[in-house]
Amino acid sequence: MGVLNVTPDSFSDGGRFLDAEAAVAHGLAMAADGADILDVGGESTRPGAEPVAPQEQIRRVVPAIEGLVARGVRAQISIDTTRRAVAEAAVAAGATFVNDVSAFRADPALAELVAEHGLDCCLSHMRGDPRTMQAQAVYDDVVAEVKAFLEERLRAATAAGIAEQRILLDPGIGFAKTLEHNLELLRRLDELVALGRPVVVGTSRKSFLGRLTGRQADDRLAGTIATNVLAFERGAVVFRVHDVRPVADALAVTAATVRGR
Ligand code: PMM
Repeated sequence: MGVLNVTPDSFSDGGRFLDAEAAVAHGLAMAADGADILDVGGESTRPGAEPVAPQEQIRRVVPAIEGLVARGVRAQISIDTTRRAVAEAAVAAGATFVNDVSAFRADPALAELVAEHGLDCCLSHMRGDPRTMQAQAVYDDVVAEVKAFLEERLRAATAAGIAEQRILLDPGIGFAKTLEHNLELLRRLDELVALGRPVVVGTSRKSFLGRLTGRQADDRLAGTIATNVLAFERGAVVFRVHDVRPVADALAVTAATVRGR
């Protein structure tokens, strides 16, 4: 899954793809590099980020999605939003996947949209919202608590009419988590894989990698690769990254080694 943030303030690529043409070109390049899904977002979810009104998110993401579709992109298009109105506009433009980091808590009507259209969706663990989440990074057993949360959101999503086979789950690396929480979730990822749904991980360029290596956001590829290789080995199937080509290469080698050719 390639990250296509059409925002002025995302932590690592904010502002670079605000222009629709640039976003389309970057999306096509990520698809050519091996991305099967392009995750288009108009609202940053980095810690401390302010919410973006749905109309503004729509203004940012729809031209990019329309441009990708017009250019015949082969990858599935995901809309990274917590709001039904944004997803509705994105779906009308060609998106078929909803990546909701609030797991349908911010706007329960979004679950109904996913059910009505038979869309795929990803539900992430988070506490609070991007403004408040880091104050809530307190757990007795982070893996057990994230697992229980994802089980509950999976039940809520199927109760809203979404077919279980359309649902992916994500531990929400960096969302209301300390460095140690992120590492423990990766170390024990197999416990989340045991829920029986495909697991998505998003470690790409995140600050815990900076804490471990001392590197700035655009210089965290090595840490991004290390964590994604590890997540693959523990059973993750979708890897949300900014740097598609090197991660795809690393995972191709990992897959051949783990599974044989
Ligand atoms: N992380 C971010 C945004 N959306 N979606 C999922 N499913 N998982 C994540 O870990 C995730 C996400 C924040 O990172 P960005 O600023 O690179 O988009």
